[in-house]
Amino acid sequence: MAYETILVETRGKVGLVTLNRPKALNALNSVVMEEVVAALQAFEADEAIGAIVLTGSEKAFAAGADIKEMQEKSYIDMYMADFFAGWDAMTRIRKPIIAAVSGYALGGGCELAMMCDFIIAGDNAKFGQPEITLGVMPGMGGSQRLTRFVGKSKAMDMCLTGRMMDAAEAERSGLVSRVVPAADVVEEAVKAAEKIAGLSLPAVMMNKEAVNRAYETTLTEGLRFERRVFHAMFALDDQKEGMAAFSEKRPATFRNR
Ligand code: CO8
Repeated sequence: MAYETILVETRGKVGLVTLNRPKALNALNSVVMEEVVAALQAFEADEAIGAIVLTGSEKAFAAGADIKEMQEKSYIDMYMADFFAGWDAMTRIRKPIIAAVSGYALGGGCELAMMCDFIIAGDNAKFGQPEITLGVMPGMGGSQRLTRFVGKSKAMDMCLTGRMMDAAEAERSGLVSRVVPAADVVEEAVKAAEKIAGLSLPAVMMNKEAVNRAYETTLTEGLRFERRVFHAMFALDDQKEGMAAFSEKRPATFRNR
C-alpha cells in the first residue's frame, strides 16, 4: 500500500514505521493517524512479523498534533468527529511496538510515544506536553499516561509549564527504558525488536497483555490475571521447547504455538 506521510519497511521479522512529514516536524494530522494505524494493523496481520518499531526523524519524532489542522475547528467539529479517537486502535495492537524517539516528542508526539509499549530514546530527545502554551491541554492521553509514567509532580510540572524534559531526565523518571546515542536509536530499537521477534510470539503477546493489565486493574486482580495466564502458557508447545532447550543447554526454536 502506498502511504503519503509514513515510510514502511520490514527488517527481517521487524516491521518499521517511520513518520515522514519532515517539513512539519512530523506533526500528526488525520492522514498520519489513518496511515500509522493501517500500517500497524497490516504488521499485526502479517505472520512473518514479530515486533514493530515506530520512529520519526533525527530532529523530531513528532512535534505534536498538527496545530494548523486543528486551529479553526469548532467544538462541534471536534466532538462530532471524535477528533483523534482513531489513535485508540493503536492500543489494540497485540504485537509489541517500540518507540524509537530522536529529537522532539511534543504534545501528541509525546503521547504517541507513550502509546507504544516502551520508548528507546536518543540522547537528543526532548519530551514535553506544551499544549498549555497554545491555550489547550493534552488530548491523546498526556494528562493520564504521563502521570502514570513519571508521577503527579513531574506530570503537573510538564503540563502546567509546558517545559521539555531531556533524555536523561526522561530515563531517570521512568518515561523511557533506555537512552542511546541519537544516531543509533533506530538500530538499537530494531535490535531490541529483533530479540523480541525471535522469542515465542504468543508468550510475548501474553507478557504484553499482563503488563498492560497492571494499568487497568487492582493488584489483587492483576496478580490473579498473571497467574491464570502463566498457568495457561503450559498449553504452549513453546513452553515445552523453551524449558527443554534450557535443560539440554541449546538454543530454543520457537514455533509460535
Ligand atoms: N503542527 C503543525 N506544524 C508544526 C508543528 C505542529 N505541532 N510543529 C512544527 N510545525 C511546523 C512549523 O510550523 C514549521 O513550518 P513552516 O516552516 O511552514 O513554518 C516547521 O514545522 C518547522 O518548525 P519550526 O520552524 O518551528 O522549527 P524549530 O526548530 O524552530 O522549532 C519546535 C521546533 C520547538 C518543535 C517548534 O516547531 C514547536 O514549538 N512546535 C509546536 C510544538 C507544540 O506545541 N506541540 C503541541 C501541539 S498540540 C497537540 O499535540 C495536542 C495533542 C492532542 C490532540 C488530540 C485531540 C483530541
